[in-house]
Amino acid sequence: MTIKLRPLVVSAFVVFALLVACGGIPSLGPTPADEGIVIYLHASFAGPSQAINVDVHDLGKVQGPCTSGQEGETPTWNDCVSSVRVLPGWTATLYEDPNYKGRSVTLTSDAPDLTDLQGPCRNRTFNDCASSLRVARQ
Ligand SMILES: [Ca+2]
Repeated sequence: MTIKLRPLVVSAFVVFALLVACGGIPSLGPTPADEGIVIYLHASFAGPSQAINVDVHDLGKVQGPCTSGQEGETPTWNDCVSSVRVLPGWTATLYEDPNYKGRSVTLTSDAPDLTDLQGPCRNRTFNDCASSLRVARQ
C-alpha cells in the first residue's frame, strides 16, 4: 500500500511545484472602475472579464481564461478576447501579435462582437485574435 501510494504523492508534489513555478505570471489590475477598457472572453460582454487601463505588450503573459490546450499551461488572455467595452473618453488598439505587431484595429467605442470586425484571424475577423493591446485616453 505504501509503495503504491508513494508515486502518487510524489507526482502530486511535482504537479504542485509546477503550478507554483508557472503561477508566476501576473494578473492585471486592479483597475479603477471608470478607467480604460474591459476585455471579455465571450461576445456581448459575457464570461470572464478583465479591466485594463495600461498597455499590455503580451496578453500571453497575463493570467486569463484561455489556453492553447497544452498540458500544465497557465491560462492567459492570448487569442482570447471576443468583446471589448471601451469606457467614455478611452480608446483601445488591439494587435494580432505580441509587442504591438501585426494587423491592428482601434476601438473608440464598445465592440460587442469582434467577429464583426475584419481581421487576420479565424474567419478573417479579430475574434480570439488579440495578442497585445494599447489603452489610451482619447
Ligand atoms: Ca494573436
